Formats: sequence, C-alpha cells, structure tokens
Amino acid sequence: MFCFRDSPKGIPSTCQRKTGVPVPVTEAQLKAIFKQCDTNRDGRLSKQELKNFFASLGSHLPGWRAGRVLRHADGNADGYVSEDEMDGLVKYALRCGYTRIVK
Ligand SMILES: [Ca+2]
Ligand SMILES: [Ca+2]
Repeated sequence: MFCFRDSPKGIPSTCQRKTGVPVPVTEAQLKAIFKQCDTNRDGRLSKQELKNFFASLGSHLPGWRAGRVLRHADGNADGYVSEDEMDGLVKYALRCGYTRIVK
C-alpha cells in the first residue's frame, strides 16, 4: 500500500510514513494532488508525470505503475490522462486503497 508523503517536488505533505493513523483520502484531495502532478501545466498527465508522481511516493516500480494507471484511466488512448479522465484516475486510486496518515 502506498501513502502520500513529504516530497521535495512540491506534492503536498498529506501524510507521514509509519506514524499516526491511516485515513482514506477523499476524492477532492486526490484530484488536487493529481493536478499538482501536471508539472508542465498542459492540463493533462503524461506517463512521465505519473511516473514522477509514483516515484515521489516511493514506489519501487514507478514506470510500471504509471503504465497501469494510464491504461486504466486513459479512456481515449491518447497516452495522456486529461482533465475529464482524471475522475477515472481518482476512482482507481481510491479503489487501490490510497490512504494518508494523520497523527
Ligand atoms: Ca502535463
Ligand atoms: Ca486520454
């Protein structure tokens, strides 16, 4: 299970690892976090941006996970998760059991 944590890349610190109580992240929180992953501000998430995101979570296989998420959320198969498709991404993340830790 992954959780959001402090990152030097500007992703908000929504949890700290190994301390506190895990609580589910809300849809709105996830959406805000994914929007921050859009580092080039083109309004959609590329595989590289998703990969950077998962790398920042400490994922061991950020490229693999980004590919999975992209295949799941990229409804029109253009290789990007657009703003519309981000809802699917958020729901996918919720199903994966993303949590944040609160003290
Ligand atoms: Ca982008
Ligand atoms: Ca797409």
